[in-house]
Amino acid sequence: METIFTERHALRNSRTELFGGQLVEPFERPSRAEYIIDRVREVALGPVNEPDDFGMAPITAIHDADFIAFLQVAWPDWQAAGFKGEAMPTVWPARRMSHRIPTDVEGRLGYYALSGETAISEGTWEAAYASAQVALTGAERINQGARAVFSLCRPPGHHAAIDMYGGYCFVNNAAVAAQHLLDTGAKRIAILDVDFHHGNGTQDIFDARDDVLFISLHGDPMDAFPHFLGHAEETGTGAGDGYTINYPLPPKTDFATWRAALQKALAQIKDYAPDALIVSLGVDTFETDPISFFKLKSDDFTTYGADIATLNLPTLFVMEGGYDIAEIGVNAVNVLQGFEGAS
Ligand code: SP5
Ligand code: ZN
Repeated sequence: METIFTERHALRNSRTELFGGQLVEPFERPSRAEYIIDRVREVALGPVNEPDDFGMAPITAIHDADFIAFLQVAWPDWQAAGFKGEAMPTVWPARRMSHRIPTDVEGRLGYYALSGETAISEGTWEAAYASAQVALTGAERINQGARAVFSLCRPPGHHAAIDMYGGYCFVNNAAVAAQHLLDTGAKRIAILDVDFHHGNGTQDIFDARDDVLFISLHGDPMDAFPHFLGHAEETGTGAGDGYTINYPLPPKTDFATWRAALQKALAQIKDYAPDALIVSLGVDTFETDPISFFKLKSDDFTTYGADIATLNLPTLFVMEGGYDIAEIGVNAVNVLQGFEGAS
């Protein structure tokens, strides 16, 4: 399996995350991608290639132009305001408040942020742009007939909504890739989100559409980030009714329970008969992930990679979360090797 990767991910290197009332070193840090690419090379998964540049159009095909323009100027505007730390929101358009977009950078941060832990820092936009190009290049390889491709995206994307960033995500890489496939001939795309967290951004983007089936297995939002989306009763709206499927799972969910939900999801994807599958691949389902509460073991990632391969679909793996950094390379690549072993 080919891997698409660029060192430009390292431009996303914020120093601070708001966690437990403290500013800590971010869980989502550059070494994550380094451990993964090292493992890809160690097991000789396949060639590693740089992304091509598809420009801005595929990004603004998914995200609002004003939101993308904000991401591009947020850091310089924050610096110009004279603040000492990294850019974080402190105020939001909460219930019954105005949704007019403020002029001041603190107001704009709150308007476009869906969560407060994710700091915007120098290079964040450049890395997010490059990460989307990694996903797009993978999608293009699928167009050219590849059975499977690994887009080693960083920063991740599945929390980024039409006009919101947060949860370490800025541009929704999986959604940008899905739209590219649809715009170049595909009729239907399925997105299977196996990250521990609900893919609220992807759900938001495709909520009212029937050309993308979105299925997510995740920690129940009653107990886990992003808390305000990902319930079982969310099934899509309008033409999209029935094309969003959520499997919220409780604390301490083990592989047997998780896999039973996966099997249901795989049957639903098979019924949908998509032209291609995109897997939002987060490995924060691992038993020792520091911010999550599922109990998957390293071998389980191999097993479910093989399960996904039984669909026999062209498959684009897009890297999302995973924060037990010492094991992230083994766990992510186990999914890919499990898939290849069963293909
Ligand atoms: C892409 C991705 O995986 N993003 C996740 C963002 C999660 N950010 C909020 C983390 C809050 C964690 N609270 C954990 C409490 C642990 N006991
Ligand atoms: Zn996650």
